[in-house]
This record gives sequence, C-alpha cells and structure tokens, in this order.
Amino acid sequence: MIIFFNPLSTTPGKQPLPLSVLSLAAAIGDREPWCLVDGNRTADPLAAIVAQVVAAPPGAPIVLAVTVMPGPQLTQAIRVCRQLRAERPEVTIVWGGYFPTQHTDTVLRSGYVDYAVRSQGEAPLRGLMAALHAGAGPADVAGLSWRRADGTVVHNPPPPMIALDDLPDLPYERLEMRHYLHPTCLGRRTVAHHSSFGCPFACSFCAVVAMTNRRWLAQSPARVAGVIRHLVERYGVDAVQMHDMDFFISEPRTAECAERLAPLGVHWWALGRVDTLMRYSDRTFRQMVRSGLKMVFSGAETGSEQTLLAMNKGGQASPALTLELARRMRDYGIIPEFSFVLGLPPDPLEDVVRTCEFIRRIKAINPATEIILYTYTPVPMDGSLYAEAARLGFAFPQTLDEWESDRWRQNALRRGANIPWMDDAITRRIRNFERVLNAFYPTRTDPRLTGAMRTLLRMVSGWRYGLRCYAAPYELRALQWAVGYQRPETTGF
Ligand code: B12
Repeated sequence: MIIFFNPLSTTPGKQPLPLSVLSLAAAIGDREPWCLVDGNRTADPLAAIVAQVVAAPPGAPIVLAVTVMPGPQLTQAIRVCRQLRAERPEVTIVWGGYFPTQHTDTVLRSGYVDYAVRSQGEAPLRGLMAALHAGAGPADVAGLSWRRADGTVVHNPPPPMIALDDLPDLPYERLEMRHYLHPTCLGRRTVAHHSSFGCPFACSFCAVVAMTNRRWLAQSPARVAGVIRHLVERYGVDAVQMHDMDFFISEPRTAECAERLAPLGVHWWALGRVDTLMRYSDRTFRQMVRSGLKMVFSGAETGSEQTLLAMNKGGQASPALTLELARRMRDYGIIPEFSFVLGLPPDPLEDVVRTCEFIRRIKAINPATEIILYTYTPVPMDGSLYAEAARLGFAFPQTLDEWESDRWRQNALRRGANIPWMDDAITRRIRNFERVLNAFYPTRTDPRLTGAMRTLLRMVSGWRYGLRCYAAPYELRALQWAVGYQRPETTGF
C-alpha cells in the first residue's frame, strides 16, 4: 500500500493540483492500493496518514511516498515524517522531488527517510515496490538512493527516462476535482497541467538542471489536447496553467498544440525562454493567440549582459531581446511575466540598481508586463556562480533539523534571507522598489483587485515612481494591506 503525501505548499485554501504525486499514482495504477493525503487540504496530515496505516491490510509493505520542494513543503514533510517514524516505525518512508534530488545525502542522514529518489520517479517507485514485495534489498533499484547499515549513502545509477506519452493519464477521477479548480485571471475554473519534463539548458541558478540533466521530454500535441479536452468536458475547466519547466522548447510542437487547443476555448499560461520565443515566427504567435494563450512567464533574470553570462543562461539570451519580447507580446496582446534574480555577488547592490532601472524600461514599453523579483539563492551545482557563493561563505545545512529552522525556511522562499553577501540595506532596497512598482503597476493576476483599487494604488504611488523615491513606502504598505494586494507569485503563478 502506498500513501502519497503532498505536504503543505501554499497558503491554506489554494490547493494546487498535486501533479508530482498524481503522476506517480498514475504509474502505479492498480498494481498496488494507494491513497493521497494532501497537506494543502488536510489540517492534520499526520493523523490522516496514521489512519490510513491503521486501516491498511496486514502483512503487506506500507510506503509513505512524499514529494518535497524547498520551503514550507519541506518543513511539513520533516515534521510529519519524523513523528510518523516515532509512532509507526513499520512504515517505509521515501522522498522524491526537488529537495531530495538536490540534497540527497542530507535527507538520508536524517534517519527517518529510508529512500530518496532523484529525478523522474515513476520507474524507481515501481522498482522499490517490487523489491519490497519480494523482500529484496534496494541495491538493484535504479534511481534510488539509500543508506547502508554502516551509514554510508549509496546512489544507484539512474534509470532510462520514460517518454511522457508512455505514461498513463493522471487519475483525476480519484480526486474531488472541484477543490483543484480555481478562479484566476485566466478563467473561472483553472487547472494545472504538466505537458513536458525537463529543460535542455543549464542555467547556474536553476534547480531544474539537477532534476533532468538537460533532458526535455514532452507529451505530443495530440496527448496534450486529449487531456485538456477531457478536463474541459468532464470538469468544466476553462483555463490551464502549464506547469512545465519550459513549454516552448519546440516551435512545431507549440504550433500544433495551439491548433489543437483552439477549438477547446480555454485560456492558458505557460513558461518559456525569451530567446526561444523571439525565434518563433509571426505565424506561430498568431496561432498561439487564437488558441487562447494569455500569459507567458519567462526568466529575464537581469538587466546586465555580463550577469547573464555568469548565470550560464545560454542560447541567445540578452537584455535587449527581453525588451524586444516585451514589445512583441504587447503587439499580440499576450501578457509577459518576467522574473528576475537579483543581488548576485560580487556587487549585489550594483546588480539590484541596474536591474531595477532595466525593469522601468520594460514597463515603459509594455506596462502590462508582470514583474517577479527573486533574490539569488544558490542551488547546489557545479559552476562558477555556486563556487563564488561558497567562497563568500554560503553553505547549505547538513541536517534536516537545520533546514527546518526559520532562517532556512526563509531562504527557500528566495526573498534574500540568509545570504552572506546580502545586507539588510540591499534587501530593503529590493522590497521597497517592488512595493512602489506593484503600486504603480498593480498586477493583472489578482481578479479581486477592482478598477477603483488599481486607480487608487496608481495615484498614491505616482510621485514615488516618477521621482525614483523608493525608500520607506509605509503609506503604500498600508494601502496594499487594505486592498489585500497579492504579488503575482503568491497567487500561484
Ligand atoms: C507546481 C509548483 C508549485 C506549486 C505547488 C505544487 C504542490 N505540489 O503542491 C506552488 C505554486 C504552490 C509552488 C510554490 C513554490 N514553489 Co514551486 N514549483 C512548481 C512547479 C511549477 C511544478 C512542480 C510540479 O508539479 N511538476 C510536475 C511533476 C510531475 O514533476 P515533479 O514535481 O518534478 O515530479 C517528478 C519527480 O520530481 C519525481 N518526484 C516528485 N516527487 C516525488 C515523490 C516521490 C516519493 C518519488 C518517488 C518521486 C517524486 O517524480 C515525479 C514524476 O516524475 C516547479 C517547476 C517545475 N516546472 O518543475 C516549481 C518549483 C519546484 N518551485 C520552486 C519554488 C522555489 C517554489 C516556492 C518556494 C516559490 C516562492 N518563492 O514562493 C514556493 C513554495 C512552495 C513550498 N516549498 O512549499 C522551485 C524549487 C527550487 C529549488 N531550489 O528546488 C521550482 C523548481 C521552480 C523553479 N524553477 O525555480 N510551486
């Protein structure tokens, strides 16, 4: 029996579709009884898990399969697993997802996680279940990491990756889907879908690189449209957020997806690189618009050519191209959502100032552009950026207890906590700029923000934006609090 656990990942009430564990559950199918405990829907997930353990048929192995990304999800995963091990030591605990893929040894050293899966999880989980049923050890299960009795951690070699069209559809019928459909700026019933896995680039700040080692596996356009058609017909879905690491890698695939999605009448959102999208033909852009594409999220990262090089962004990426894309999107009526990674060493303040100026240029070209500001937070990978971070004193915790601390929880949110080269003044500078920017250009992603609220925010912040007077914007903080302002990245995009 497998109990899939999706720990709390967002503010209560949001409940994103837990794609990671659903993909695994689909691959398990009816080979094994399984259930799902969703920390976004359950106030006491430990109690829910224990209840499932108590009800499980006796004799067969019971596995808790937990998906973990850094941040709040990690915190709940630690607390629940530690306690479950104390209360129910017979349960085998396996972690997969972004956190254990990057920090495998730390996870296994905890003593309460038995196995960690790196990267795509379907084949390793099936392999682990087969080994447990056969009473065999984990040594032959590809993709699995585990600990020998003497404490040494073993990383089995990875299995071949499975093409997404060879994996089954998600078991939507096992969920109360109405809880996972949300009103957003895209539609009244927005669902999440994941149409491809991986990314062929190796940006030196991005966690995706460790996950797929530059592979990109994509569902065929027929499969994508088939799934979305099912969601439209069965659940009344009218909008889709494609949660792919990069949806747009292949232009012919995008064009065919657009052709097939157009008759379904959905609005959609996806993530793609600036340079890839700038290579697309006008014909493909027109097809995308006809198909209902409303917003595209791109990592613009910085306003500096030099910094893009340090980030190993690859391709043709450049700030000039970012400006071009902002213009192109404006002409096609698609909203660009640009994220930035601020505060890179060795001169984080200069980096911040330059990028804030660059963002003003984007807004002048296309005021509808959404801007997401992250603070550079290292990921464990080879490359000059991480080496520089380590030289300046950055080091990841070596235990899960330390990861659970408030200090590291904040770090995982990529808002600048716990970074040795960032001081309070720089972090404040970023947050103040963000506050003024968000007031002068209120987000389009929050459907609760009325026209009157937008006008008020804009009027009150106009002088600050005009004069570049970002310091101490207390009146804007009060106003944003009063209108319940939510930054786009916190609304689930
Ligand atoms: C959906 C999503 C969310 C959802 C949460 C979904 C949920 N499960 O509840 C929301 C929007 C709430 C969210 C929030 C955040 N997220 Co998020 N999120 C994603 C996103 C877009 C997709 C993840 C997904 O569902 N993929 C689809 C599934 C099928 O793929 P998968 O998760 O990789 O799962 C496969 C394998 O990893 C493995 N696997 C996964 N889990 C398990 C478990 C077991 C037992 C096994 C065996 C295998 C296994 O098998 C799966 C199938 O092959 C990724 C980026 C991306 N495209 O991957 C970012 C991403 C994971 N998020 C990230 C971040 C930083 C955050 C935030 C901290 C952002 C912020 N500043 O607010 C928050 C905090 C969340 C938290 N920590 O609790 C980063 C993680 C960076 C890192 N260093 O690891 C990512 C990689 C985005 C990025 N490019 O930087 N997120």
